[in-house]
Amino acid sequence: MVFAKKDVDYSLYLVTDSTMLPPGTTLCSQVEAGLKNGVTLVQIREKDTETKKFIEEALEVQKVCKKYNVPLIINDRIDVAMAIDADGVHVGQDDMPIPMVRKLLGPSKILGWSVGKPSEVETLAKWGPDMVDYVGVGTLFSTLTKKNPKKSPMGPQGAIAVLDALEDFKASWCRTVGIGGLHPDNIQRVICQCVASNGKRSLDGISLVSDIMAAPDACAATKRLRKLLDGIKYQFVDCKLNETFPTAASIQSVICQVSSNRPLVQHMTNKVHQNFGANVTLALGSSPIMSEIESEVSELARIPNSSLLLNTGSVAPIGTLKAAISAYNEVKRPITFDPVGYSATETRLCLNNTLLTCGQFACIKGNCSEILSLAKLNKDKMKGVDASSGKMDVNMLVRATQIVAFQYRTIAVCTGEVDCIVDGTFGGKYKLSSGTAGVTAEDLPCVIIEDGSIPIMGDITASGCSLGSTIASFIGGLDPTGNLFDAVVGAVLLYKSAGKLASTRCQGSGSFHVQLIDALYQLFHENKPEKWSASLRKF
Ligand code: 3NM
Ligand code: MG
Repeated sequence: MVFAKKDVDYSLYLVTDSTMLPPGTTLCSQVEAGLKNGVTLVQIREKDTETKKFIEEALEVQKVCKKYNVPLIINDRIDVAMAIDADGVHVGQDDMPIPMVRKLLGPSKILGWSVGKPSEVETLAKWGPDMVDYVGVGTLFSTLTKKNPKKSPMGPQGAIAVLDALEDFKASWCRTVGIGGLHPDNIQRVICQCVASNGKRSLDGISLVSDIMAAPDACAATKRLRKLLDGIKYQFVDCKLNETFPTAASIQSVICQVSSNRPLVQHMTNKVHQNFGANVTLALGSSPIMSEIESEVSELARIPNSSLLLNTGSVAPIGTLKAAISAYNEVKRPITFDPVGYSATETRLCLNNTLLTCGQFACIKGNCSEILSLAKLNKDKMKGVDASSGKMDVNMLVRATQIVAFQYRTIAVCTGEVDCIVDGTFGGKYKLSSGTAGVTAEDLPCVIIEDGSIPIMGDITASGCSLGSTIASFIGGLDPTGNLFDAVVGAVLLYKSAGKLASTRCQGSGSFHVQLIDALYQLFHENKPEKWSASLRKF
């Protein structure tokens, strides 16, 4: 059988490993279960099988692949691939150099290469379209399948860098599959988030081993994967994701929902913020719980109208923070992520970046320095956790907020003298291969609040962190029909209005602290957003 290379379907690419077969199954029976239920490409990757046995197994698998009209790729063993006339070969960075493999295989076979960084894409682009047909982009997440991992997990942001390099170096012919630690709980997020910055491509498929090979019911496992790949919407929170321009009436409706639903707002936050954040949450008719206990995160996430504020100044162990992200994502309850002091130290940079690869956030909220750093527009390292002083260029802040919203498919909030809010959720829509059909970060609508600075905000501690509490309360309090963007914008608008009101009533930073809570309480309970001092405008 000859495959037209351009017609190969990379969407669900199964890689074998016979060391993980459950009892009662064989390499061939697992592959066939996959093929019956939507696997579109198969790779035999058997690291410890001797040549004779390898060939016997490969021939058996080849028969089933032919039955389902699916191409068969051989990992590393070019000799075996040629001997059995397989449809292609996959090699890694430390295997036989690509030009030599191509020479041996001839032009018509499929040739795949494992890549992890943009410089490898540059090499591939220089070789031109007759060399590499597709790349395995990884390792995305940590996996026990790869016995001697040479790469650390890159997360979706690493895959985006590879997709961007393919666009930058104009390697339009080259297809892509993500690999490493892919399972039903992260596949939609990966397809949704892994889009080139120019919006012109997303991954063409996913490649995986254990989710099918180690499955006691490989038919059911494959069906589940197929359904996620063929889906069109990633509903990561159980409220409405479509962006509309918030109005006083829509914000008033959010507050009504929060008042009647009384969200439980779990805070994992820094010590300085704990007490103030709890009081801010109470002022907004919500229940704070300042828990950092790993064994209860699942239970808390399952309470109706739960909401998680994850402020990375928390001293909880990273395992607890990861468990909380998974628990809230699993039940589609919202997480507000506050990357405190994002790039202030190597430790914080590493912690924040690790957590950002672990889940999907409803909102990412940071000060100007944090958002600029997250968008990679900040050349300076942050000094401490506070926003840099000095006047910021609004165009630059909007640009940075758009980039963060786009890259993390989230609602990004940048706070400061001007607050910028951008909805990058795309309504949860996702699609293999075609990305966002050319829609880029710059095209995302931005709402700004520019009612001047409140300098005294900087004279009390945890004022920024408590905007996080406010956002988490508002999005946690939504009904299933409530709108996520309205809730985030409403929270920022309320917080700014309360800050201004408090600053006119206080006598210094001590009474400002108290007045801020009073003002939040008062404005929330009055619920007349049309009268608030801060106002919105489309940028
Ligand atoms: N290659 P699982 S990760 C075969 O990063 C392989 O290039 C990787 O297995 C790479 O789906 C990997 O069980 C193992 O996590 C993927
Ligand atoms: Mg190899």
